[in-house]
Amino acid sequence: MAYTRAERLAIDTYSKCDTREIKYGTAGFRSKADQLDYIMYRMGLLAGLRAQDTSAAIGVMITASHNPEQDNGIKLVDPMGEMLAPAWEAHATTLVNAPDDGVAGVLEKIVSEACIDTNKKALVFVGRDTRPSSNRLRDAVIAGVTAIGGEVKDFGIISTPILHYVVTCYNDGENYGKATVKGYYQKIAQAFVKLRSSSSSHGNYDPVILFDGANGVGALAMTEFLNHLQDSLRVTIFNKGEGVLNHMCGADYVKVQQKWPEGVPKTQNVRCVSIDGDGDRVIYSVLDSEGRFHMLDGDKIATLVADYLQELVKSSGLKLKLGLVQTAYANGASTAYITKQLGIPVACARTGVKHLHRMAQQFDIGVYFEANGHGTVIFSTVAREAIQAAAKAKEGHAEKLSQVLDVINETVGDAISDMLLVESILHARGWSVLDWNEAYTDFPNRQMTVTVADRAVITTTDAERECVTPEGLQDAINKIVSAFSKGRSFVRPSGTEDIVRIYAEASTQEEADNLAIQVACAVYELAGGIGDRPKASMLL
Ligand code: G16
Repeated sequence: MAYTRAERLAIDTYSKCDTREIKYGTAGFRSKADQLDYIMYRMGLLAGLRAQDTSAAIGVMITASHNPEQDNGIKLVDPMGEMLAPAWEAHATTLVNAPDDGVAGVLEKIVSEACIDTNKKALVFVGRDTRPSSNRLRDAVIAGVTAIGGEVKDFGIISTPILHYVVTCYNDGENYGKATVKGYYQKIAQAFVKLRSSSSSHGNYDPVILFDGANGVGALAMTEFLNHLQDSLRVTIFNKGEGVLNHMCGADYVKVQQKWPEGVPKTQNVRCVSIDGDGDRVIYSVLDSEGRFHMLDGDKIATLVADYLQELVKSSGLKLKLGLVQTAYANGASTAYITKQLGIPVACARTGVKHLHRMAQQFDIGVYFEANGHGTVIFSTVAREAIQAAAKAKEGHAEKLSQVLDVINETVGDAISDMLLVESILHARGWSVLDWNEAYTDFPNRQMTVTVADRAVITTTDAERECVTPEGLQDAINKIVSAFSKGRSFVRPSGTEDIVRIYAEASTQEEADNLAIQVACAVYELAGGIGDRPKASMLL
């Protein structure tokens, strides 16, 4: 097939406005929204080809998730809800970096390399977040899909996990659920209500929740969920869209700043559930009776979930291998708790749920969570069938386990499904959020960012725990860390923002802060820092 028309549009309407080499990042492409039109158009072309390649519907989500409102981005969803396959990430990078008059050539090369039958139908499901730019960028994606003769089903404003869900359901013949937005709400909410009615323990559990919607699409999703939850939870939604997206609120703000979100009343002993800009991450927090702030992040969620699932599996007499996947950001206290107290195997993946998801597939039941609250649980076919058979035979807690399975959105991290899972477990255990928090105490930690001229100068190995380049940086980090009691630190280039991220852990908060600043200064000096040199006031 000649792609003359596709190239014509690339030249005339969606001309490339960037000369920098751009790489498919942690979760697709992200940038300032006004630099993205040509990328969106080209990703529309690519999604169409991928749909022909897989003979399945492909998802395109227009969002920059946790990034500031002026950014935007694109996430591509493969047929079974997974992130785009690595070989296609490489195709995406090549296509985005081609000159306008090289677009047809790249498309032809992809078709030939992947042996694509271009007569096949190309169906692409498109969703978008609430950013003002998302509407325009949606049009660019549609222009790309249609330029190669593809067809688009536009789902409008939806959360990322809903898009993953409908793509999966459509492609698996609706075995996983109905391939509609309504089907998503119904399946997860009904499973939650059923699980709750079959669980008797209440104890210290209180169904009151302050929900921080980050001024994004997740607030809309929660509003809709409440129509299906039959008053089983008493949720009040804040940051519904009246303020700026992700600004001083939402999961990323609470996690990185370790602060209560703005816009949510500071009610003591009532938990706050914060989600991010596209509804795929969740963080819990609470102010205790003395007004002290406690955060329960992805590590705490992972341990709660893995512990509970392990208990249900054991009591059902099932021999299933359960494991947990974290990243270098996992708090050292959580890893020690999982291995020593829970006796559950832990694996460490590079940042990005795509990496955790693949690693979790080595287990029958793979629990994966990033500390930032992005994660889910996946079950192998063997595990799913064994659980269903045991549930039918009414063995131990197998029925409960099979109900838990239905609350989980396995297709990707899903903030609200994860929240409902946490609520189910707390309810079953009769725990308050402070009871849950007592499982272990996080080591004090700090995250910082440094801006450098070119973040690609930093490369890493060992699941990002060690720097390979620039020369001397890892030695400098090792030297700094050695002066701190229980110190640990690593640096890595972000795959979603033009920054370098620094993580530091030590025995006191003051030391963790100090360690982060010193490591940030080393990055600034050895990796070409620009702007202000890192200093303590940046932590506030
Ligand atoms: C995305 C990814 C996450 C990752 C996060 C930050 O989240 O899906 O897996 O942890 O970016 O990545 P980085 O540190 O490379 O910037 P989201 O919620 O922003 O789509």
